Amino acid sequence: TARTPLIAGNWKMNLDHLQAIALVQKLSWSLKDARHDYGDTEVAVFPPFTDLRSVQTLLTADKLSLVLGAQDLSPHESGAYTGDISGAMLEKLGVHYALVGHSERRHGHGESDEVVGAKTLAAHRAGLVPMICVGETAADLAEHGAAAVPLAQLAAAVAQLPRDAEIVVAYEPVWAIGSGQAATPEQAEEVARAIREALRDLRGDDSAAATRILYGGSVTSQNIAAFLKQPNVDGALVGGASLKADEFSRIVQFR
Ligand code: G2H
Repeated sequence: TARTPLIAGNWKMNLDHLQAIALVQKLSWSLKDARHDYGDTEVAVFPPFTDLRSVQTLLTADKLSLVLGAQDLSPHESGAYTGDISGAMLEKLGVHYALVGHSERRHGHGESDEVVGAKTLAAHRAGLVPMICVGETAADLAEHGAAAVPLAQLAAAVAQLPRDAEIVVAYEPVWAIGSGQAATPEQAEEVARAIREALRDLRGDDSAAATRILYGGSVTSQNIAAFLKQPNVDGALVGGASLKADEFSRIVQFR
């Protein structure tokens, strides 16, 4: 099975809803431009919650082929969880993906593997596709090598998930996030291959073959092509470089 390449833009806590509209409009102009060809690549954006409605309205009105993602969701279905956003609310807005386990949630908000597992299951139950982020810190890398921590995080995240539930895995070495120092394509491939092997054991051959594995961490238009050439890297999760329409559209047209 050929896996459709996926380029995902994680805006993090940037852009108010008016700036979000401006960015998506610019992005759609450059992607609609006849000279540009990004083939069958799937392009997704992950705006802050407060921007989702504006972006969704724009995508529907303009029939843009951007897919919507959310940066987080509650592990709970509904109820007395002040400040939280449920998977069902997101699904109703046309959101397709939900990030779970981003290192900025794990480290900045103390999200444990158990919480990430509960959020993964909540996303699936709400009809969203969980995009499970895994990655080692510089200290993990020195102590255990690159793959051990990401594989343990992955196993915990999918522990309760039905085997046939679609997921996306994003490998983001923490030392490469926002640092300007991306992993090498070979480093990304090594861990991506280990992730695919682990998926075989955890979820079976079909799921392992179909699951897209993304690389994330200081991806730019300069390094994207080399990552996508790796046999087990099926796309990228892009942070800082997704906030500029020109740069993000160059990344999308990595071919
Ligand atoms: C990693 C990535 C996007 P950046 O967090 O999720 O961010 O591309 O800025 O390193």
